[in-house]
Amino acid sequence: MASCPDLVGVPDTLDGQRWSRTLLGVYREGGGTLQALQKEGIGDSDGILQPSGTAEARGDAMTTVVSLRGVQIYPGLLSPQMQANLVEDLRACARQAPFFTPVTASGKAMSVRLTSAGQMGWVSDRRGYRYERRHPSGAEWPAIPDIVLGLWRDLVSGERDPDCCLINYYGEGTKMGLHQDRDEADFQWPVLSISLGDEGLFRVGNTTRGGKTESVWLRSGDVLLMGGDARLVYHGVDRIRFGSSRLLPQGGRINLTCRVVT
Ligand SMILES: O=C(O)CCC(=O)C(=O)O
Repeated sequence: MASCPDLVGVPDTLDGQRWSRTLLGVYREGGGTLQALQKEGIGDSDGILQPSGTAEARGDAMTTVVSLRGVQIYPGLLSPQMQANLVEDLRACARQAPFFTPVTASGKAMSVRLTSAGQMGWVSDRRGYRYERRHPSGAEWPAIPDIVLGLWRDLVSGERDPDCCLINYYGEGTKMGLHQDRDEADFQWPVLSISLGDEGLFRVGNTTRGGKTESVWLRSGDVLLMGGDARLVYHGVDRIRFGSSRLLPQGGRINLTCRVVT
């Protein structure tokens, strides 16, 4: 079993160039589509949406929601302090349920390391992909951190919490191939995803395999929702910019994805 990434020593001020807010719930919907942002010169012709700039640059005190093929992106929704607090929570999660390297059914090791929080955790081994009620060690999965549940209740639903918060760690050179999230019983529930640490190039395709894709650099504190028509889009992470954030002392990217499973 691989060791847990070093999440120790997170500084108080992080990613100083990013604007931050201390409260959730001050985003506004419909403020900007990808197309609108492209008109403002933020997108580029290669289909890679550039980082969305500072709030000051937009003269905007609220996060603009960007839609990329129906994937709703909330740039910089988590303030640096909330990111740091969340990393502390994740460190506690990893103590109870250590990160491990999943393998595919064919026995190939994935480059991402992962663990989970919640009632169920996502695992992959020679028996294939699935959700399990226990970590491979036999330990119970830790509770989903309150910051994550708050985001879910704010953006998705106050009626039902996610069953699983998958915690992916991307070290240098790690990527994740295009795939659909379809191990869940009910696709009416969206997937909520939180990016922490180094920037990651997130690629979005179509609801069937193949065809053109578009990509966006996700930065620490960005949150996205894959729901509705975008619930089953193919997506993946082509690469990370290792060392582009100071959130994790030894670099790397963490991505959390919350899902209702049953
Ligand atoms: O790291 C990301 O942004 C995406 C993660 C993902 O696609 C997954 O865990 O299924």
